[in-house]
Amino acid sequence: MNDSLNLENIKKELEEKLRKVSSEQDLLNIQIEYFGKKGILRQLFSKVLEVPVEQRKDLGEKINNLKKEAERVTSERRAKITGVEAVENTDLYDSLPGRKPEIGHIHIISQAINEIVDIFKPLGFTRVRYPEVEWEYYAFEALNMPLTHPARDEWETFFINAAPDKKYGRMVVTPHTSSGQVREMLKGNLPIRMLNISRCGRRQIDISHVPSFYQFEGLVVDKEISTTHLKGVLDYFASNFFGEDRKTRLRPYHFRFTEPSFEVDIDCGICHGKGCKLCKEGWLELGGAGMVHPNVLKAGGIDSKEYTGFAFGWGVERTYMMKSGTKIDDIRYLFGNDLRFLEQF
Ligand code: FA5
Repeated sequence: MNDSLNLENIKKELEEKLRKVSSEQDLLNIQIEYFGKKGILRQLFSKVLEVPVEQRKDLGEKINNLKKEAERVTSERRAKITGVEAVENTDLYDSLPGRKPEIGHIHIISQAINEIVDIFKPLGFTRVRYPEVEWEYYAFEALNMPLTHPARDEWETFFINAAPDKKYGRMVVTPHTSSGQVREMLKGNLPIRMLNISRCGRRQIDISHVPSFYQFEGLVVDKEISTTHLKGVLDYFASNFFGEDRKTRLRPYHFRFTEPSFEVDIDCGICHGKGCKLCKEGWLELGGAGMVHPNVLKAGGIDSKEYTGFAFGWGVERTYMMKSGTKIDDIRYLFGNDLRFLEQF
């Protein structure tokens, strides 16, 4: 093999090709042809083993020199085409390990939903889902709030621009998961242990309100259910989700669909009950609860003399924000899609 002649030819051919190159893509093709894994220069190195032992050192050196020279002329050409100065030690062989693709993770709200489901499961609650676009009937009338009742204003509802139904009224973006209560009762399977988790919509936005958020709603209907069961389930959830050291309290309240009604508060996880810009006075409202109103049982086709029940409906985001250690003091961060924030969880 007349290697010196061959090597000289290879270099001349490369220079000739480089002269004709006019785009970065052409240059890339040449780089692959000469420097790629199966490229001309790699193949030359494998030829070293084919010559007699005493010639190998000499041939190896010549090929190495050719490789250096080829890299130099290629880098020069690249600098001319791209206008970017040739960089020494350019990794023409692509020998550096590649960058790892970034892998995402489950959004914190989905993580919270999974955790909530896992806590309620051992108590016999089954997760269900009801429509995110709902009839006014299930969102209000069936829950003891007739058409003209002022309590409806509290839900600051989004109405859908569609023809109303004679029986069910207008279509709305589900304003609360309580709309699933009567739907669940109408399935006719008693006793009930429902966990309805769904996206809800309201015309609100500030530090603790967003227009689209999640609620989780528990509903239990059985014989001889009392407030003691309600308190027991809420305490069980609070100690499992927030930890034994956190405090909850029930405040008397008024909802049209429960009697008696309560609001459930937890001591603020940011200021630990001292008062801060999020909670104002040390307690943060997680949601409502109460004993199911007989009129609601009636709308669900259940005899309120035989059966009683309790229900509770809390915001997933607010509940998550109150978890020890999260230190999220504005609900809007959860929906900002800022990776610097999301990657912390
Ligand atoms: C209700 O929605 C009742 N359906 C709760 C209920 C269920 C009471 C069953 C009795 C029995 P309220 O409007 O207070 O109640 O909302 C409950 C919780 O949802 C709030 O405490 C809060 O945690 C969350 N929430 C309400 N609106 C928003 C909002 N705009 N952004 C984020 N979270 C919200």
